[in-house]
Order: sequence, then C-alpha cells, then structure tokens
Amino acid sequence: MLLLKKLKEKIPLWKEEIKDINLNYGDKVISECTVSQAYGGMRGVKSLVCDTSVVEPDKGLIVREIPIIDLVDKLPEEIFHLLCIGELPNEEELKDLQKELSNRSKVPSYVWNILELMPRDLHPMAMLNTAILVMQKESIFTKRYNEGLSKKDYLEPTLEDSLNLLAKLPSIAAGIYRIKFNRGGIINYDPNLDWGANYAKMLGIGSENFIKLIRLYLVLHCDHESGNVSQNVCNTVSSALSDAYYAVSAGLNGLAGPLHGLANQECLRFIINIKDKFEGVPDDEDLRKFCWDILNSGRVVPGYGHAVLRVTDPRFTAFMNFGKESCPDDDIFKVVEKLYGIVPNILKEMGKAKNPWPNVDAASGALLYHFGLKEFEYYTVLFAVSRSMGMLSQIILNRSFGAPIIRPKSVSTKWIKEFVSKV
Ligand code: CMX
Repeated sequence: MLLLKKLKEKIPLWKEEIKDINLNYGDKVISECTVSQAYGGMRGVKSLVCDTSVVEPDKGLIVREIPIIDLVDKLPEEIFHLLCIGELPNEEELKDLQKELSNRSKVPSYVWNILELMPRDLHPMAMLNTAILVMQKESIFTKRYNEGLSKKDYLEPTLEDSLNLLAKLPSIAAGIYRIKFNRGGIINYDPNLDWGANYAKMLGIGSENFIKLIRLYLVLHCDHESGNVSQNVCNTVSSALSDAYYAVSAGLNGLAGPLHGLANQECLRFIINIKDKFEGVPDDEDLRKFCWDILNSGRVVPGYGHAVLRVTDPRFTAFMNFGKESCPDDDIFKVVEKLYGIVPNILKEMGKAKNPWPNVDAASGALLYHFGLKEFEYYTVLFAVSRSMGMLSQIILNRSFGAPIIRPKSVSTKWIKEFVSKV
C-alpha cells in the first residue's frame, strides 16, 4: 500500500524533528493560563500540537499549509492523503488509496442487524456512534497489542484500523439514513466510484449536483486542528491506546452537541422556521426583529460565532459560491444570504459574541435541503463522516510519534482562591 510506504518514509523524519525540538527547546514557554481561561474552557491556551491543520483566527482552516478554499476541487480521499502525509497524492497514489477503501468497504452483517433493531426515534448520530463502537471487536491494533506489540510497531495496525473504519463509514452512514427514514434497502459500495460519490449514491440521491455537493461537504469538514471538542476527545481517548473505533466513536459523541456539529441541523431548522413564519423570504426589518427575539430569549443564532475564527469562515464562503452557482433562486438559500447581511451587525450590536461572522454550519444545510436531503436531523452524520478523516489521520500520526497519554492538571476553586489571595 502506497500510503503505508509514504508514512514509513515520513514518520522517522518527523519523529526525529520532534525529538530535536524537545531536546533543544523543551523548556521554552509557549503559553500561559489565566484564572479566566481555566474557568473558560481553556480558550486560547496553547497546549496541544497538531500537524494536520491549523485554524488561523483571521484566515480559517489551513490544511497542511494549504488554505481550505484552494482545496474545494479535490476529492475527499485526496484530502485524507494530504492530512496524513502533508502532500496531495499523485494519480497512482490516489488510485491505490481508492482501491484500499473499496476493498475494505464491506460492512459486517451484525452492524446492519444492530442498526435495524434500533428505535426509529434514535438520533442518527447515536446510531452512527453505536455502529462504530460495535465494530471495536474488529480492531487489529487491539488484537496485536494483546499479543504483545512493540511501541515501534504501532503504525501498521493503527493504519489498518483507520482505513478499515474510514472505508466503511459512507456505507454505514448512508445505511443509517435509509433505515431511519424508511428509504428502502441498503445500496452497496461501487468500486468504480470515488469515496464521496459512493456516499451520495448510497444515500440514494445520485444527481450530479448532489454528488458534487457531497464531495465538497466531505472536503470542507475534514479537520479543524485539535482543540475542538470532538477532536480533543478523540485524541484524549486514543492517547490511552484505546483503538480507533473507541476513539472516533467517543469524539463523534462530542460532535453531536448543538454548540458543535449539531449546529448544522439547528441552523436549517432555524432557516425553515423563518421561511414558514414569513411564508417566503422576509424583508430585512422582519428578519432583524426575528433575530433579536431569539437573542432576547437567551438563545443563540445557530451558524454564527466561533471559538477561534474572527472572520467569515472560508468554508461558509465555499458553500455560498456553490449555492450561487447551482441554486441562486431557492428561497432557503435566499434566507441564508439575507441572514448573512443582517446577523453579523446584530451580533456586533449585542456586543457579546467575539465573532459575529458565519461559520461552516450557516450555509451547508440549505444546499443539502435544496438537492433533496431534507431530513436535517441527519446532517451531523455527514459532518461526522468527513471529520473522521481528521480524527483518523491525527490518531495515525500521534500513535506513530509515540504521543504520551494526555493528562493535564486540574485545580479546585479552593486552590484558586488561595492562589489569588497570595498574588
Ligand atoms: N448567537 C448568540 N450569542 C452568541 C453567539 C451566537 N451565534 N455566539 C456567541 N454568542 C454569545 C455566547 O453564547 C456567549 O454568551 P454568554 O457570555 O452569555 O455565555 C458570548 O457570546 C461570548 O461567546 P464567544 O466567546 O464569542 O463564543 P464561544 O467561544 O464561547 O462559543 C460558539 C463559540 C460557536 C459555541 C458560539 O459562537 C455559538 O454558540 N454559536 C452558535 C452555535 C454554532 O453555530 N455552533 C457551530 C460552531 C462550529 C462547529 O464547531 O461546528
């Protein structure tokens, strides 16, 4: 496998580099933590290292030095290669990776049995995370570890688990859609199609524009450095040498929260409410009042604000560009455009949100809805399939680097009171 060959070339060099940095600069201070930061979700404390991507407050997501907006025409599996290796694949490497994914795509029958038995009112994210967890018994890393695996041999079984899981995720995710929403039988993975097109086809919505949208969706949500809830949880679980099935399932439970990945579902619900209430696209004044009512009732405007970003999310821009080209006259899309003209000013006026600009979730749902994926309860699953590329690439790298178990120190409020009384 060419991906393994490349990783075997790169990882010793990266490990050596990290060793040197630690040896020569290990005692340099890169961040401090104030009392407010300790109580405030560690916002801005630099205490993690992530090489797959960075999120610059004024630029957005940069994957291995390439701004995400420059990657919108790539296939998702090209992005996975980029995340792992730091380079886009050449034609041969891409074909090889696609073959690996196709060969590993068959989902064990017990997963379908379990999914079929689940209550139909279970959230699709709970279905997905359970399906991933029940496949833990397939873990090659855990099997080899139990047989006595040397630390220097972690790469191969971790990569095996990662590819096995990544390959099955579109089939499982699409199957969940078809089971939960009664869409008919499971559609099989087609070895002649790429990973993203397969996902679109297996959902049962195969129009050319929908395939393009799903590829774009999978590219845009691929990774967001490592401090966000889902990645942070995933890396913490993985640092205990729990295998990829445990770690990804855990991380995705965090993605299922409304302040994180679930915001895309909340956002579309919000937009549809607007459209229904005003029986179409409201005028600016009505929309402004509607948003103020939300804020005054103590709720958030979904799709706006971000813990790191301080500009319009370039992933939002990429979706807007797609919408302007493919469905400019759609009412839902028009509401998204209108909100963009209004919400940032309202949030600025409110004066609380540090970032009044839209994030990725503000536009994605409108496009999915337009092209036929109308069950917005499902949208976070799409986010999850994409983000698993970031999770798995970070697991592969961290485990190969021999990253230690994550264990920051906590202090009590009593400790803080005593500490501040002395300063
Ligand atoms: N609407 C209303 N209030 C908002 C807001 C929004 N869109 N964004 C931030 N605020 C408020 C916060 O709730 C907070 O209020 P309190 O002081 O009363 O607690 C205040 O502004 C300061 O928050 P912040 O420092 O600007 O933002 P955080 O880093 O704490 O939170 C985020 C970031 C994304 C959770 C927040 O902006 C939010 O809730 N946005 C709406 C939900 C959303 O779109 N989430 C998706 C994010 C992308 C993702 O992770 O998938």
